[in-house]
Amino acid sequence: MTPPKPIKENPALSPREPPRTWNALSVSERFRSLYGSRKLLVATHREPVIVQPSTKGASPEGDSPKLRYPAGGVSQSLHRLLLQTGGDWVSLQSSPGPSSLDISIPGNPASYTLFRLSVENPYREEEYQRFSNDLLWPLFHEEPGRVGSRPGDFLGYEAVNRLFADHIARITHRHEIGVLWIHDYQLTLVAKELRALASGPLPPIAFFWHIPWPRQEFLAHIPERRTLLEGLLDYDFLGFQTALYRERFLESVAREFSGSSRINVSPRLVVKDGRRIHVGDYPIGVDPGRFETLSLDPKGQAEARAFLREHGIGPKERLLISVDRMDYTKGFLKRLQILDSFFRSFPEWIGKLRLLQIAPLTRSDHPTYQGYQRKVRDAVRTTNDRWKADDWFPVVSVERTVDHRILAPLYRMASGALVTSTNDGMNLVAKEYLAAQKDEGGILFLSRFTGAAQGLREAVLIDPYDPQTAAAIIHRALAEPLSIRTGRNKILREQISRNNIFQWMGSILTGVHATEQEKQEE
Ligand code: ADQ
Repeated sequence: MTPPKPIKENPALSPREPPRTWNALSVSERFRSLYGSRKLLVATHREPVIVQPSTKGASPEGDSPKLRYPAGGVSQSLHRLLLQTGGDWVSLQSSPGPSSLDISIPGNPASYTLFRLSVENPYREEEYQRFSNDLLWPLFHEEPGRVGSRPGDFLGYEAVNRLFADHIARITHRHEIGVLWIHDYQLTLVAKELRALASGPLPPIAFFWHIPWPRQEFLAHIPERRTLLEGLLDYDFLGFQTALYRERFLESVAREFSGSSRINVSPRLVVKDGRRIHVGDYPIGVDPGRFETLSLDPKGQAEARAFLREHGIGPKERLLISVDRMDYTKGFLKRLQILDSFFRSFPEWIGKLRLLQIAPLTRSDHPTYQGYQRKVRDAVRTTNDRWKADDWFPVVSVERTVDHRILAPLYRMASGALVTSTNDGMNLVAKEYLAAQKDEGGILFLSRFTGAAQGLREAVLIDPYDPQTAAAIIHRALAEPLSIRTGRNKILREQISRNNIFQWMGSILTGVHATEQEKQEE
């Protein structure tokens, strides 16, 4: 095995870099100062817009077709970044309309082009979806019982990754790209395919892994794990949500390639065929200022009150809130068990505290999800039947997306947020909830099994597998004096303000540049 060169600490890559509060402007300025007029290219599986069937009248963007932007999430933050820096975005097309769109929004300094890919062969697309969502998603969330892919699905996965690479290669011929930034488990092989296509040097290729990296036992269920790992090592820069996931990834590499003369693992670095791949933890955040402002906006607050009225909730009722796609990793059934224990152990809360569960359906054309969603609805019904009192019942379930203008004031009105994921890369809802708590004592009840819990140590942590203890923790915390709750929130809010979404982007873009500089200096 060739020993790697000694590793010197690069200050730009160090998590100990001086604290600085990043914002949208400082990220775009940093990008310009590092990359000049070169562009940022982003690739994600899902597209950041929804094209609506054309209606009469001009769209807010001033051109047709009419676009809608999904509520929240990372794609909206990257969308806002590209409106600052300019660039290109490549993703699979999921709504009607042309194969490329120029996205600009008045008041933003730049615009970007969205390239919308279509997979011509429907079998390959099905295989790709199955490999991604019925093999990688459950196994990376340590749920082997949910695996539903078929042998051979990997062919479709490879084909779609190749489609992305082909398209990105064409863009890199036309435009000068500063960084290629590829996202998540659906696109692990893009760098490998790009390197196979390239005749000259490529811009640095960064990759961010949004979901957990599991314990080794779960990875062992994936026959193609070696190819996936090799694919990841074809990137120049790999980001994970937490140090734990980063370490597990390095352990996977070390195990799979032990004895290989081509791959060497050192702290925060893998050396493969003489190439150095930076591996770091970059916990993703939210835009706290935006959530705080939205939560305090009188118009949004009025709409939130109207929302509560519409769902039969009185303005003064005490609420716990949960907001997540109805995916099994979010622990819906565990949450209802916690509620059940709560009312059983502390019946004084019957009639006095409700759960508002905002849960848009996800992948509901899929049998696994259909089954899970049916179970959740049954459990909601059972819980409501068991604990109802006169007109009152404990769970209000709303199965749709709610605009952040309404969601942020709802966060603020709720006495607590209940995050019960059984495994979650980070969990942005936890951070959004805190951002909406300016001078308020809302309590974040945060599952230990989220990436967020690895950073937000002051949060009230719960174990969704232990409903009785979780119920007791909730009961105790709700009785705490306001000063304790606001004091805790002050610390947590400082953390999410410092480690915000712009800090995430800024440190990754800076880190990629520093890695490239190091390579050139070697
Ligand atoms: P997700 O699994 O989608 O993301 P999460 O981090 O909670 O989970 O982000 C969900 C986003 O969607 C939030 O911005 C939330 O406000 C929004 N959202 C959810 N339900 C909504 C609703 N009903 N109405 C409006 N908005 C809603 C994946 C990983 C996570 C990781 C993120 C980011 O699974 O672990 O935190 O990527 O890296």
